[in-house]
Amino acid sequence: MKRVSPRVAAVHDLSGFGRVSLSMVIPILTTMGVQVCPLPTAVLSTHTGGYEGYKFIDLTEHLEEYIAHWAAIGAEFDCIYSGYLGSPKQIGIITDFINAFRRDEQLIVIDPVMGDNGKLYSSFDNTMVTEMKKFVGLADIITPNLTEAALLLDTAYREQVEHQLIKEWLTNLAALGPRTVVITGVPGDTPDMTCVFAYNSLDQRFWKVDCCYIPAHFPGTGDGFTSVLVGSLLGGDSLPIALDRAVQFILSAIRASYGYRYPQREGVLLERVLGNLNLPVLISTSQAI
Ligand code: PXL
Repeated sequence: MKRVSPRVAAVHDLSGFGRVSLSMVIPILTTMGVQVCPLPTAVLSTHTGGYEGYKFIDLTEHLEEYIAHWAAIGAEFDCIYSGYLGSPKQIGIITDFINAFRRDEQLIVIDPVMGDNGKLYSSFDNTMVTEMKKFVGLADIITPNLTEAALLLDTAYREQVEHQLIKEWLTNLAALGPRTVVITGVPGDTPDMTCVFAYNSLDQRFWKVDCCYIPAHFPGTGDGFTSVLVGSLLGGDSLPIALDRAVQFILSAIRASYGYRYPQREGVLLERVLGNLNLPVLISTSQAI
């Protein structure tokens, strides 16, 4: 029997303060008509990007039993979407989860959450990078930011990257296994622009979405971006339309937040912009390049 709503297993942490991970994924996908089943990898008092002394409850030791119960009840998913993992050991556990719950016409999305602005997040070391390189091979789609793309390719992070080189990075990342690679946060042709690049190895097409750059850094926007991409693809949109929706939504969230004076580490004002998610895409700004 076909399910009424697409169902996603969301493998992310739950951070209690600062809008990242499950606090972004659940509202966004739910608003887009997708059922979210969280598989929490860790519970934190805050995210790790800008708060000190956070409480970190690592759920590694509990994941296998949690997953075994899902297997026992016959849970099935149209998509497995993995984001922040609490430890390198979790990569092995989630690899087994993906292999056990794989089925036809399913979307496996891995956001290799490891760092930003050229740096690894404070909770990780290099083992995470080594394990992540193998893990991304299981995915249909990966969505690294520029920092994570450089880490996965063992290449130096730089703030300015020629767009021709980004195309090489995309194909080199696809060689690790995923059919589609999306790189976010690529500086645009001028300082006031930023862009997202994508490559689909099945038809060997490259895509680029330009977007104006707002000089702000809100954690969790990567989680928001990939959540919209997942929701859009599960709703039947093409890759360029899904990219467009994700870029436009995150831009609207940053714009809605930027004018207020509050600490950016609290993330974007998601609750004020969720209603924008179901607007039609009137003119797509994705370009084939
Ligand atoms: O959005 C990325 C993210 C997710 N989860 C945790 C984080 C971060 C980024 O800082 O710290 C716990």
